[in-house]
Amino acid sequence: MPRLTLEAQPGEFVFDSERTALVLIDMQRDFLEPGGFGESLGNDVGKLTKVVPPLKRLLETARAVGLTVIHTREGHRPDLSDAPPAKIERGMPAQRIGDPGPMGRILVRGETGQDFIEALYPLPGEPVIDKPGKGAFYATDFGAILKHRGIDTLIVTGVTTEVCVHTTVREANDRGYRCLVPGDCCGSYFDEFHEVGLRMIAAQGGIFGWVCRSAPLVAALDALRVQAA
Ligand code: C5J
Repeated sequence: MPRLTLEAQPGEFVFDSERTALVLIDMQRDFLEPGGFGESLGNDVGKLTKVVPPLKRLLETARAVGLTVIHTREGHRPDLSDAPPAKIERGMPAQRIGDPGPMGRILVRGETGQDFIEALYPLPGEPVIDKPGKGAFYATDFGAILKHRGIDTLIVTGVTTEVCVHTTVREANDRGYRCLVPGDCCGSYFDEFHEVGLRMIAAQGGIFGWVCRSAPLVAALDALRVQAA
């Protein structure tokens, strides 16, 4: 069994790569590029771009060692029938969900802005989870896909740390999954929320999971590839 051991917070993280999925949360143009949902809420989307290089490295390594890779994408049906009014009305955005923007209708499935950024685009065969909420489990078949693949451990990455990454880690933790969060592969529009969000995961002996940097994780996965060669 390809077991790996990694130094993490709050302590050693041991996992079986055949039962582990790398999950990329919402690496979409709507959150990372100007003119999308993130910017419509008043955020500086440039704050998320530093996530891309380390996450790309981790993604390429995960693919090279045959890890299950799953991508999530927040968005709504074109008729917005799955978008609660309470979500659409929230805040005072310049453009609301469903409004036309430079990348198409804001956070609507099938629009350019709702799609993934080019650098981290899914490969054919990698499951894409279209989710209407913040968590990857809510109103999706994410749980069924994990179960059918025998996955018990998730490496959770993406944006934003304290919203969709955190919600997914909490949902996964309650369902019995062991979650590892490489902090530099997650990003937030708010530095403080990012830092505290990561600390919250690992606090109290790992109340929601484990936190690490991506470099040792990439090295551990890479060692597996070298061993197998
Ligand atoms: C937000 C997300 N922040 N992907 N979504 O609304 O974190």
